[in-house]
Amino acid sequence: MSVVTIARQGDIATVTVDNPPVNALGLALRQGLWDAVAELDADPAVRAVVLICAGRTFIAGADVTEFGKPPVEPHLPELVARIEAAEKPWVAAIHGSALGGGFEVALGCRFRVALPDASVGLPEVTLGIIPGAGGTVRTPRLCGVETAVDMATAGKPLRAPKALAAGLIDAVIEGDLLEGAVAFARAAIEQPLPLPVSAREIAAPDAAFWTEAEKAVAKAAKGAAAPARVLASIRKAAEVPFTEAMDFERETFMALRGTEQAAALRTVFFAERAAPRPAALRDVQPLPLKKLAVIGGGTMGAGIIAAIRDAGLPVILIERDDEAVARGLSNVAKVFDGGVKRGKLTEAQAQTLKDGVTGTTDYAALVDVDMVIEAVFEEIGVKRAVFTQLGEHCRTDAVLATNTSYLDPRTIAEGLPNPSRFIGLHFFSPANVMKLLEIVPTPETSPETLATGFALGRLLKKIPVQSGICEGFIGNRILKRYRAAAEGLVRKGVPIARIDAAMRSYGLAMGPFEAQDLGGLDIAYLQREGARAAGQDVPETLGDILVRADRKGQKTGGGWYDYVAGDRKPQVSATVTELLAAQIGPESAMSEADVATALVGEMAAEGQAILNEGIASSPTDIDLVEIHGYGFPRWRGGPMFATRARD
Ligand code: 3H9
Repeated sequence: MSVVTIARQGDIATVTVDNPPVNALGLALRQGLWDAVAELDADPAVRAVVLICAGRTFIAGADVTEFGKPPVEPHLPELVARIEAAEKPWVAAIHGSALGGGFEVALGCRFRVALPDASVGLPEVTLGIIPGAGGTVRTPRLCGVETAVDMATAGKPLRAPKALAAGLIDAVIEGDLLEGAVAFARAAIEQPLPLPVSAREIAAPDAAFWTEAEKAVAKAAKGAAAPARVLASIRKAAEVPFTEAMDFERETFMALRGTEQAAALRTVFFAERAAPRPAALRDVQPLPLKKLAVIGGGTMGAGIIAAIRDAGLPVILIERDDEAVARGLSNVAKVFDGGVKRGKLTEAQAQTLKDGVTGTTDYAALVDVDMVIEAVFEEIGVKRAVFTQLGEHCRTDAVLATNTSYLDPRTIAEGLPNPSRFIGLHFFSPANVMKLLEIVPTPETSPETLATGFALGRLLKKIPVQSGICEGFIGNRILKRYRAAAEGLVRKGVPIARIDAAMRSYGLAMGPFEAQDLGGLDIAYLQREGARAAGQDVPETLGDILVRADRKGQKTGGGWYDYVAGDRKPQVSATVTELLAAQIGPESAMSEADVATALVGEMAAEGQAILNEGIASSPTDIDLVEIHGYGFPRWRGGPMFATRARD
C-alpha cells in the first residue's frame, strides 16, 4: 500500500500519510508527498489541501535509520519548499507529535492546526544534529527568536495550547481532527492568505541577547556540541536572508550528522527503544499488572509507589507498624507535593495520586495483588522475613520482587513457595525520576515472570536492563571499579579535586569524590565491613580511613572535601591531605583529559568483564545502565561506546 493517499472532500483534498510506526520521512514518503503536491496543483477542482497522518502520530521526523547513508532526492528541504510554494494552501492537521522534519513539513504548510494533546518540536539536538529542513530558519519567523531558541536548543516539544500561544500553530481543534481541519481550510480560503512562513520577517535581537544565550546554551549543553550549533543557525536566520540561512543550516546539519556525538546519540536512541522489549521475550506473555503493593515506605519504597501511581495503578503500602505506615504515606505525599510546588501537578491531581495509595500493616491485604515489590532495609534477615509473609499471603501466581542493590536474590528467595515468580528489580533513587531499572532473574525465575518485570518497566516508563547475578549487578559493580580506580589515582598523587574536575569536564554532573560526599561514604564502608566480618579479604580503602575519622560526607560536614555549613560547595581539605598523607605519592602531572580517559577505560574494562561473564547481554545494555542510572553523558554514548569509538 502507498504511504501517501489522496482523497477529495468537495474542493478540499486530504493527503493521508500512513508510514508506520511513526510516519518517519523515509524516501518513499518524501517522494509520495512530492508527487501529491504536483497532482493537487494540477487539479483545478482543489482549493486547499489538508495533510493528515494515520496511526499514533503526525510525522515524527526524518527517518533516523537513513542517517548513516548518503541522502537521496527528493531532499527534505526541497520537499518543504515545494509544499510551501504549492498553488493551493496546505493545512497540517497534527495529532500525536510533529517533530523535527515532521514539524518542518508543517512549517512548509500555510497553516497548522492540532488536537489539544498534540505537540510540536525540534528535538534534533537530542540526536546530536540540528534541524536540516528549515526548522531553525522558519520557526523564529513564526514565534520569534527567543521561543525558537528555547525550543530548538533544549529539544523539548511544546503542547498545542502553548504552541498556539507562541504562534507556532493557528488553531487547536476540539473533536474530530479531520473534520476540524477541513472546516478550518474551508474558512481560510475565503480570507486573504497569510504569507508563506519563509517570506515573513524576523525581529532580530541585539548582540547582548546572543551573548547571554550563548552562555546559557553552553552551560546547559554540558559538552554536547549540537545546541550551540542550533543557536548559531537561528542567529544566522535572524541576520541574513532566508536562502542564505537555509544554506548555513543545511551545511551545519550535514556536518553534524557524521560526528561521533551524533552516532552516539543515535545508538542510544535506538537502544532505549529496544530495551523494554528484549528479543528473547518476544513470544512470552507477561502476567497482568492491575494492582501492586510495595513493602517499605522509606525513600526508595515511596519513590517506587510514586512511580506506580504516576502510571495510574492503585498500590498498597505495607509497613511494620502504624507509625511506619504514616511515615511511608507522608514520604509518598512529599513526592507529589513537590510536584505541585514545581508546577508539574495541580493540587487535585496530587490528591488523586495520594488517594490511590492504601497504607496498612496487614499482609492479608495482599491477597489479590498481581505484584509485590519489597523495598525494606538492605539486610538479609529482614528481607527473608518479608518474603516468608509474602509466601503465606499472596496468590501463588503473584510476582514477588525484591529491590536489592547488593544482596544475592537467590538467597532472598530461599524457601519461597513457587520461586519461579520471584525476581530482582533494582530501582535507582529517586525511583519516580530515575529511568534505569535493573531486572535480575534468578535461575528459577520463569520467562513469564521475567517478561512481567519488563512489562512493569514499560508501564513505569523505565529503561529496563536485564542483569545476571553478581555483586552490585551491572551498575554498582562498575561504580565500585570506577571508585577504586579513582582512589588509585589519588594514591598516585593526582589531586582529588583534579579527578572530580576531570569527570565534570568529561560531562558527568559530578566527579567520583564529590558524588560520594553527597551520597555518604558510610554505605559502601558498611558493606566492606560486612564483607570483612564474613571473612572476605577486602583491602583497606582511602574511604575507610575517612569514615573512621568520622568524615562520612556532606552530612557530617566533611568527607573527601570540607563543607562550610549551609554550602554544598566542596572545599579542598587540609585534614584529608593529612589523614591520607601516608597513602599518597608525590603530586602527579596527569592531565584532566588523561584522568577521564583512564577512569572511563576502567568502567569499560569492568563492562567487558561483565559481558564476558554473561551478566549483561550487550555493550549497549551497559551503556544504558551508565547513562540512565549514573549520569554518564548521553552524547558520549556510554563507556562502552566511548571506548570503542576511540579505538
Ligand atoms: C530530523 O527530523 C532531522 C530533520 O530536521 C532534518 C532532516 C533533513 N526514525 O519512540 P517509540 C521508531 S531528526 C526512524 O517507541 P512512541 C522507534 O525506533 C528526527 N524510526 O514510540 C520505534 O521502533 P521499534 C527528529 C523511528 O509512541 C518506533 O518508531 N525526530 C523514529 O513512544 C516507535 O517509537 C525525533 O527525534 C524516527 N525518527 O513515541 C522524534 N522515531 O518499534 C523521535 C521513532 O522498531 N521519535 N522511530 O522499536 C519520538 O520521539 C517518538 O518515537 C514519538 C512516538 C514521540 C514520535
